[in-house]
Amino acid sequence: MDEAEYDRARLGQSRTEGLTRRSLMWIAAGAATGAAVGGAPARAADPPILKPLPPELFTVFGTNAETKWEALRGIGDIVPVDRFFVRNHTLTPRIDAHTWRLRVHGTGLRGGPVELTYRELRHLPSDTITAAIECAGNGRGFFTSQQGQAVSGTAWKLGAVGVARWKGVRLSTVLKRAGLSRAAVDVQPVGLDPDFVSGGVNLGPVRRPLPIDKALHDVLLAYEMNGEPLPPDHGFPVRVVVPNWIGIASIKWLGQLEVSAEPLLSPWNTQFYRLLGPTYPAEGELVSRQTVKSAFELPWEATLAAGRQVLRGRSWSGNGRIRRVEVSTDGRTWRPARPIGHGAGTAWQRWEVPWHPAPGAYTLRARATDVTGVTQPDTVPHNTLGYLFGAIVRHPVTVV
Ligand SMILES: Nc1nc2c(c(=O)[nH]1)N[C@H]1C(S)=C(S)[C@@H](COP(=O)(O)O)O[C@H]1N2
Ligand SMILES: [Mo]
Repeated sequence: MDEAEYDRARLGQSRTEGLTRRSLMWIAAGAATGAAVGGAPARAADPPILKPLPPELFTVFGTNAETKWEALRGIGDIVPVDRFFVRNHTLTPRIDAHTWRLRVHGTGLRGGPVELTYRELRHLPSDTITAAIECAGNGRGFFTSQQGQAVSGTAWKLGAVGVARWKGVRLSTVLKRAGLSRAAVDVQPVGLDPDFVSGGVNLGPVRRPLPIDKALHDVLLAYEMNGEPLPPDHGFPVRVVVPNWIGIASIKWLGQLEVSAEPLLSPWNTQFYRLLGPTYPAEGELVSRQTVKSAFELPWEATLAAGRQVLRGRSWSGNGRIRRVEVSTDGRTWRPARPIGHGAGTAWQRWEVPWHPAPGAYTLRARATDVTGVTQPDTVPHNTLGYLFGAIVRHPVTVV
């Protein structure tokens, strides 16, 4: 079954039968699941993000920080932790790995709840993958600046994405050891960060169900990032990594896995992370897979020297590998970019193109086509929460 079909079934079949989809959303919105276990209480003075956020590497938006694209210039596929973007609904909790437990429970298990310690998890067979994590709202600011449309949420440019090496245990391994039943349909990872309060309503801990097929396919419970224990801001001691899907699926500071024989709802699959707007159905369209994007490894409004230049950038897609990238420096003609490397795992394809500009103002464009044949369009349909901005971004530069 595809995701959209499953989403309709999930909204239709959930236990609250007889209610309209809209009232269902409100119910999900109000249904806080109570306090999480194992996390240390936040101290009033705690900053939302613990690692340094120097202005040459990050643009900070409240509890979130986006990577500046010039900080990726000349580095390989892997984004070092010192410049990896952070998206926190509240703040980075400080969790003690010695007292931490992962609780696996629910009607989708054959038996009762199971608990795992950090040591036990680290002793299970491990796997290492290279994968991107990208916020569903990456590029949101361009709905307004390029398309003149109002959207709510953080006005990211293209820096709410990063690629890392993740080491951990496959979610399928943990589920099977916990006694997965054949009746299981959804797995919901739950975070240990403070409850998320939106519009005065406590929505409970950050959590979002994953359909069982995806959960068993390629999802990792990661305890290392780029060869080191996970940093606090990226989910220490354990986070979920869901390749190709929007960032919210990759729950940080994992405390529980609810395995369910009934479809699960949370505000993060009913209220948020749905495409809502004039061209979408009233209940919106669930967002799971990422779209195609490209970015130049340049400052926004960069100043470049006239003469011999090499423009570099990266393209990536939730559908798989990038087949082709084209660059335009004049808004009319396109030329192919030369790939650099092979695009690691489910990461991105780096590329470059030579350029010999005379002084003046230019708009750079890059457009990618992925293995499924999807090419970045000039515009994308509006959605009010500003997700999946996959259109070609017009990057202004000045040559002097
Ligand atoms: N527990 C928890 N998990 C979370 C979040 C959060 O606020 N709390 N934010 C999600 C979102 S929206 C994104 S885009 C990614 C960001 O991962 P990063 O901060 O490691 O880059 O984490 C996801 N996992
Ligand atoms: Mo996100």
